[in-house]
This record gives sequence, structure tokens and C-alpha cells, in this order.
Amino acid sequence: MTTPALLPLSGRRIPTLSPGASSFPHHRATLRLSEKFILLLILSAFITLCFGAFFFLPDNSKHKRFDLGLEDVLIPHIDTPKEGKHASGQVIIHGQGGHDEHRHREEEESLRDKIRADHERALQEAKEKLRKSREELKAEIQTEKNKVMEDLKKKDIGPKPLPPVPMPKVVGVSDGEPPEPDVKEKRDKIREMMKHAWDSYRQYGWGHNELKPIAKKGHSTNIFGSSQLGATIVDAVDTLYIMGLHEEFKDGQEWIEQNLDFSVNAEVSVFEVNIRFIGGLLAAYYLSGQEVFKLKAVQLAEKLLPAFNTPTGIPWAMVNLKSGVGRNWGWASAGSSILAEFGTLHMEFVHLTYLTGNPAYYQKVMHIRKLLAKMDRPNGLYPNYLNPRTGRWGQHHTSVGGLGDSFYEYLLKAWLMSDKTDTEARKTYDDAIEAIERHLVRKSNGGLTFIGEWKNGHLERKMGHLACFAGGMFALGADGSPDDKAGHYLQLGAEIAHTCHESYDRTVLKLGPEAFKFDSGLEAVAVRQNEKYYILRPEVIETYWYMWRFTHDPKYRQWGWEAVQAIDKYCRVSGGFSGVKDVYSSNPTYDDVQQSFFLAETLKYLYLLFSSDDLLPLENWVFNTEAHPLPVLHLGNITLPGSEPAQR
Ligand code: DMJ
Repeated sequence: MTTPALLPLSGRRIPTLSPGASSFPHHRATLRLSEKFILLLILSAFITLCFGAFFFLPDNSKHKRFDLGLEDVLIPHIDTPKEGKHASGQVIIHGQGGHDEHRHREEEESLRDKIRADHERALQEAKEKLRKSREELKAEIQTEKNKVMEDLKKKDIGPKPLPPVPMPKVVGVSDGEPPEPDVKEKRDKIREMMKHAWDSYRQYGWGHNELKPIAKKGHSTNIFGSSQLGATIVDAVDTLYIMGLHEEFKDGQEWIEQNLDFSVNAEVSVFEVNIRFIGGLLAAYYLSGQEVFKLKAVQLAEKLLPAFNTPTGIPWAMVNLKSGVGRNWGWASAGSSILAEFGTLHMEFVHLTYLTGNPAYYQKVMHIRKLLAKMDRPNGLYPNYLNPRTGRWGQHHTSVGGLGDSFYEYLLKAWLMSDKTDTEARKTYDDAIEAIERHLVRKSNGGLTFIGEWKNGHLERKMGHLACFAGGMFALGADGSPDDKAGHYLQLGAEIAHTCHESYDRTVLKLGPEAFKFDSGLEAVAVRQNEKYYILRPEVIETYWYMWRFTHDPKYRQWGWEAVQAIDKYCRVSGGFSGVKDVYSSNPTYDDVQQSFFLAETLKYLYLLFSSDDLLPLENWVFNTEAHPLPVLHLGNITLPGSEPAQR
């Protein structure tokens, strides 16, 4: 469409004029036409505007409603359809159907009534309040406060306080100073070594899981996930307490209080975290009475519970502390769970139920026990691998060393920790040990008693350093063994201690290798290069200590002292203590790791070996597999939540 009439308005040119024509009348006529058109246009625009304005004028009634406030309007509309209002608040919020004058008036009326009624009520309440005394008002406020707190608790908001639980009778948290000056001197030396290990970690690795004493920096392994959880601090604090290193203990406690946080995206080993962290924290709590250790132990335990969400209830080896997702190590017989891992939770979990009143912990470990009791055992032996999906054994490999060890230990200790009431645990231990003795314990040609490894119907004549703990276990379990075999088991413990000492004595450094053989003329020596290392492990010293407590034969202190000297000579460096790669070499290289268990176990057992027996007596304390002492629970008439009453 052309718009010639609009063109003159631009004032630039008049294209309709033709040259030579009398342009004026024609021009005037053209202008008049345009003016009319323009006027018409303006008029029509004005009318449109007025018409539009009529529709777009704000609805007064709506304004009034919004002025009352959204809540005042919405609540009666939703809650009181009986008043004849729309059951939905939409009418008011979105202005739908807003032309019904009559209805609006009704709504306004009713709102006014409601406001009036509210004012009346408020006035009445205020008058009543004024009539009340200060005390009455205070009491009312308090009741309201309590009600809010109760509601919050019910809704699970805020930290759940732990129930008050009587502290078990804690006996023997004494100095344990030996009366003999030479023994005291040795003990002081061990204490000094602890201080060197701690101070070095404090200086170079503080907050990290472990220490690299050569590189002088922090270290970690995959068992702790990718986070800095201060494993050495948590593992070591009870040793510091026992040794009377109070400043250091306080330092450790402060770090735990301020920095130990388990809401981290870290995939950790359930077993390692249980024995080192929960065990360490519980022991620190029982020894010192400081609540923070208990709280942290419980916080961590809650994070481990998702690991039990498997088809069988046999926990995964690893769990992500944040997501709760669990999985198993690929190398463990096609993703099986490991006997020594899922079988080493009982002590800590029973204590957790005792301290929290939460039956879940106790039930989880009892479920494992029940499941195992129902399973067939080849030759009465427990294989090291169990598939948590199918509930079937993996490879038929049985060991009292790595992968199996502390499962047997915890059966015995469950019985001891229950004040010998958990007879089911004792019976399971006795049966297991009987099968082990029959199939795994042998004497070498040179007369050394050793514990081999059972692999698919074949006995491998090799013993691991880890299996050396069993000497102490046999001695600890001697009292209470069936058929009056106490003497036999004490003797077996002594023989294992002797063999393990030989494994140390037959090396250049006088430190024991990781594994040693009794084959082809070999007696307690390592053959493979990758079995010649010593990583500051405690098991041999642990056995010396138990044997010392039960026999007081001085040779155990002497053997322990040999180990102290060797460690101090070959493992001590300016930045702490390091493992060594070859105990048969006079010039060994370091592995550059100060393991947290060196402070938790090795130095603690050495210190106890040179202390008097009244420090942590074995009638009152049971040491977890990481050497963290937990008190015997003399439950008497107390029944753990979720358990059957104790029976003798
Ligand atoms: C420790 O963490 C525990 O003793 C565990 O039971 C197995 N071994 C290491 C130390 O060697």
C-alpha cells in the first residue's frame, strides 16, 4: 500500500507536483485531504487508547486484597471453602474471574469479618496476658520453647545428643612404672622413640594420614581415600595418653576436635577405618573420658553403615564416606569381601551400640556371625573370601596371616570383652582354632612350629609376619579353652613366639621379613625379594608382650629389647622412623613411610612390655587388632539394645 498523503509531512519533497501545471489549487486540495486523514487517524488512535485504558485499568478490589497480605488472603481461601470462597487461592493471586462484583463484595465482607475477629482475639489474649504474673508468663514462654525443641527433635533436626551411659569401670589407667631401674630406662627409651615419631609427624606431616620421614612430608595410601584424615593422630593419641605425653595428647585432641571431619568425598577401607579410627577414638574416650572422642567415633560409624547395604549384609570392603556407595577390591577373588575385614568389626560395633543405644551396630555384626555359622566350611576352615552378592565362598584359601588373621582374634576377644558371657563366640573360636591346628600348624625339619597357608587343598609352608600375632592370641585364649587344653595353647603361643623371633634373628638387621619359608632346607627365612621388607609392623612384639604377661619369662623382654635396638639403629632417621626394603642387607634402603600402626601398636606394645602389669590389666581391657584398649563390658543385668540377655 502507498501512502502519498503522508509524504508531505516529512517536509522534504512533494512528489505529486508535476512541472508546468497550475499547482496551487491542486496542491491545496491535496493538503486538505491529508489533514482530514491525519485528524481521522489521531481521533481513531485516541478512541483506541481510551477503550484500551478502560480494560487495562487496575481492578481496585484486587488491590485491596493484596494490601491485606498474601497469607491473610490465601489461608482462608484454601482452608475455609465452607465460607463460600474458592477452594483454591488462584482466584486472588492470578486475578482469574475478577469481574464478578457480587462475589468480590462477598469476599471483602468475609475478609473484613475475619480481620475483625482476629483483632478481637489478639486484644483478648493481650488482656489475659496482662492479668498474668511475670512468673506465669516466664513459665509459659519456657513451655513454648520446650515444645519447639521437642518438635525439632522429633523431626530429626540438629545434633542428636548421645544417651547418658555409665562409664564402664576403668581399671589400670596408671603410670605402670616398673620397679627395676634398668627396665625403667628401657621404657624411657621407648617413650623417647614415640616422641621422635610424633614430633616428626607433627613437624612435617601434621594432618596428613602418615609421614614420609625421608622426604619430610605427608603421606597417604588408598585405604584412607584421598582425604587428609590425620590417621596418625587418631591412631596414636591413646599411646600418647598411656605414655603420659600429655602435651602431645592435648595437641592431638585439639586437632581431632577442630579438624577431623568425615563429610568428605573419600572412599575408605571399612576395616582400616574401623580398627584405626573408631578403635582409636573409643580407646581415647575410655582412657581420658573426653566426650569429643566418643562423638567423633559415632559420627564416623554412621558413615560406615551404608557399607552393609549388600544383598547378604556382608559389608563392602570400601565405602565412600559422602555418597555411601560401597564396592570391593577387584583383586579379592572376583570382588569378594575379605574374612579379616568383615570379621573384624565386632568389638568396636558392640561398644558403639553400648554408647549410643543404637542397636544397628550390634545387629550388623551379629548378622555376619549368624550368616557364617550357617555356611559349610571346607575341612572346618574359613576361606578368606566371601561374595557379598551371592553369600558364597570365593577361592578356598585359608590364612591366619593376611586376609584371615583378625577374624579369629575377634572371636576370642568378643568373648573376653563380654565378660566371658558371649559363649557362642568362644565356641566358634575354639572350633576354628582346632581346624587351624589340624590343617595349618606344622613343625619344620629344624623343629620350628609354624602356621602355613591353606590353598585349594594344599599347604604352603610359608608364614607371614602378620601371622606372628597368633602366638599372643593362643596364649590369650588358653584360659577357658575346652578339654583342659590351657597348657597346650600357652605352649603353642610360646612356640610361635620362638619361631617369629627366629625370623628376626636370622636376618642381618635383626628385624623380621614380611614372609618366611620352611621349605627345601629353609628355616624361617625369606626367599623372594618382595618378602624381605620390614615396615615397622607390630605382630611379633605383640606376641612377646602377651607371652610376657602370661609367663614373665625374661626372654620376652630381652627379645623385645633386641627389636627396640634394631628399629632405633636401622629405621630411625632425622625425620622419624622408616620401613626398610631388605632386612638381609647391611646397607638397606628405606621405604620412606612411617606407618600409623608404628605409633598405635609397635611402640605401645614395647612400652607395655617394659611396664608393670597393673597398667591396663588384661582382665579389664581387651586390645583391638590395632592395639587400642577397650574396657571389658561387665554388662551384668544390662542388655544391649537388639541383643538377647547375656548368659553365662
Ligand atoms: C595393623 O593395622 C593391624 O594389626 C591389622 O590387624 C593388621 N596389621 C596391621 C599392622 O601390621
